[in-house]
Amino acid sequence: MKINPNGWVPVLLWDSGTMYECAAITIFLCDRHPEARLAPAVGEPTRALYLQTLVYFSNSVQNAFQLTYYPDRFANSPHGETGAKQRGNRRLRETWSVVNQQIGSNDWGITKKR
Ligand SMILES: N[C@@H](CCC(=O)N[C@@H](CS)C(=O)NCC(=O)O)C(=O)O
Repeated sequence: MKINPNGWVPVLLWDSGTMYECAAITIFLCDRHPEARLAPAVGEPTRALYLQTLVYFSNSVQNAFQLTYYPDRFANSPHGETGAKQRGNRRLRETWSVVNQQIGSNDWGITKKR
């Protein structure tokens, strides 16, 4: 709770700081360790897709999961929880469908040297 007052994981602790929010942590770690080539560097053509996908997962797909895991947080009363969960399941299908279309028949294997 000291690191993330929301009470959520993940959190990151390193020698001189702490932070939360998985997309921010991912970007931070990729930027901090460029030698690992975990993400497209600033200026690389695929940088935009990397950022878009990362934020889409933490902002949209994750939000749909929240509806299904914690419907009580999205309903005004226990009566509304079933509806919130159903909406979450629909939203999960919608968001994963977007991911599925993006993947398409592209070869996403890391086969070529960047
Ligand atoms: N927006 C936050 C959400 C993190 C999140 O929802 N974490 C879940 C586990 S995957 C959690 O801690 N849930 C506990 C809760 O919501 O009470 C992020 O992207 O890091």
